[in-house]
Amino acid sequence: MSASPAAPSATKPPVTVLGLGLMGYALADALLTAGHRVTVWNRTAAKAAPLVERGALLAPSVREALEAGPLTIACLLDYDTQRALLEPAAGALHGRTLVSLTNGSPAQARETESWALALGARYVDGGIMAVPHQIATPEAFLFYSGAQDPFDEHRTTLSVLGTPHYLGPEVDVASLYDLALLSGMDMMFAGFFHATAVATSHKGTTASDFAPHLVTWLTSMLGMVPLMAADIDSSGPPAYSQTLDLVRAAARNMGDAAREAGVRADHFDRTVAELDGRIAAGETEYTASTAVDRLRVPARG
Ligand code: FVH
Repeated sequence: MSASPAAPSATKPPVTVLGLGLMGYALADALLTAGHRVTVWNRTAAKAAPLVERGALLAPSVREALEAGPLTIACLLDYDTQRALLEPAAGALHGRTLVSLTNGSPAQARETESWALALGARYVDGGIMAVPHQIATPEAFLFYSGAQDPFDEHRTTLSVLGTPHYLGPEVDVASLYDLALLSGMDMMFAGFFHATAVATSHKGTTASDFAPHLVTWLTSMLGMVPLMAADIDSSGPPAYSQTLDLVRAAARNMGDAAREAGVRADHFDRTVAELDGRIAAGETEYTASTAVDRLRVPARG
């Protein structure tokens, strides 16, 4: 249930939120609770009803939403949707700040900044590292990048949503970090799904039986991340190293265990094939640095 909104404050700047999906709604709700005058717009206007009941203003058009104040936060499905909505009302962005919290690629952030600057708008790109129920809690953090002046001007307002991490004036860095973290999360969940498929092939083992073991194991392994990161950054001898023979043997075992359990083993088959190639080429050592290097696509000459 939403907290009661504080009365809109004369000292808190007004904010517009475009998009009232699960996340946009949570953002608008948090700003309202913090005492901002919040103007909202959403394609499906009915989603605004509970916010309007609590004091939000529902703009009849995107243009009027933009015109309601100096700061608009957009949180829409994707950048194509965002641009399609903003384009017809683009003139209203002149002299105002647009903060996009819509998930998009670094290239889309650069392109949107150029578009906004050409309109005389100020633009900050952001990435939300939280799910909707975490917004405005200590668990939520957000990345921002782009021009520093509008970020500094609106930092206090943006802080309502979660801890802001400003990553500098290069507009594409927030989305780069955002998508890098989402990639890590995606692969972690893929690992969870795979491990669960393997473990629950044992009759009588449920996912819930197995999950605490996985959590304990992954939590302990997370402690290695800073050590491996230091290895990646260093040119000295690595603190963490295994032989490629050992890593290949483990990958074969993980593939065999998956097959026996009736689970797809293609990830491990690809790993073994890649390690075969490295061993055949004379490599012997598996380190965090070499693991990261092998992921890089060689630049085209
Ligand atoms: N939900 C989450 O956990 C993640 C957390 C990290 C950040 N993401 C990104 O936030 C953006 C919005 O996500 P969302 O959860 O609010 O998504 P939905 O609930 O699906 O709402 C989508 C909103 O976009 C509107 N919309 C979609 N298509 C159109 C269109 N053609 N024209 C106008 N608006 C459109 C939709 O409107 P409606 O369906 O309510 O009418 C919603 O406002 C997203 O980038 C995540 O990656 C969330």
